[in-house]
Amino acid sequence: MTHRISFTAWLAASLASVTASAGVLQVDVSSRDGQPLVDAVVIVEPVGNPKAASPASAPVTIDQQRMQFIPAVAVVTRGSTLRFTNRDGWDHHVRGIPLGNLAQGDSARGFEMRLAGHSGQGEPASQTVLMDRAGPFQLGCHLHSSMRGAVFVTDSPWHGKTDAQGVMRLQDVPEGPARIRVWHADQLVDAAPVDVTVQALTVTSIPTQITPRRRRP
Ligand SMILES: [Cu+2]
Repeated sequence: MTHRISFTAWLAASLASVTASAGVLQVDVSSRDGQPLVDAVVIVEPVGNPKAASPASAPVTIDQQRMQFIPAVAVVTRGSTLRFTNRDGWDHHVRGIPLGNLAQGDSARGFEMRLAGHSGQGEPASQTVLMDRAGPFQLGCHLHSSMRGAVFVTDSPWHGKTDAQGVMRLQDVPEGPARIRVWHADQLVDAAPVDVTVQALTVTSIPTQITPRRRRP
């Protein structure tokens, strides 16, 4: 499922909608071998900007379908709620494990839930969890070790993930210095943040040392 619009059309629409002090930021993320890196989480933190992120107004849904988490990677703001829905005909026992930041004293608090298989009648089993801790979480299933997913919880209102072309675009990013952090579920170490100066239109490339695992077909 790839929806491509021409960059020019997108840019024209974007520039028309931004205010004078905010810009458009495009981040191109590449893997260790120089290929577009898909599903990389990109967090932009404008320096000195106190704007806080508001939680998503509605639960962000992550389905379990055909032994996969869909979407495989989600980025949400802190205080948002995730809704896990099992659309398979068998049980899943979903778990979310927080990664990193342990050195800063955060407790290793995760979550788990058992969701019964869907008989095909009525609503599928579903449960919500409040994401009140910032950082990356690895999703898995106690019953099916091949199931992998990730949720990144951020305090920045400016965030996204790269598409099939390894591209993430944001509008309304405050102009001026900003710090970009890239996170990927298959990374081995945290990469150093990248400093940029956001202008009316900023395109920046971020090469990484990440080699993504092959996805199951
Ligand atoms: Cu499962």
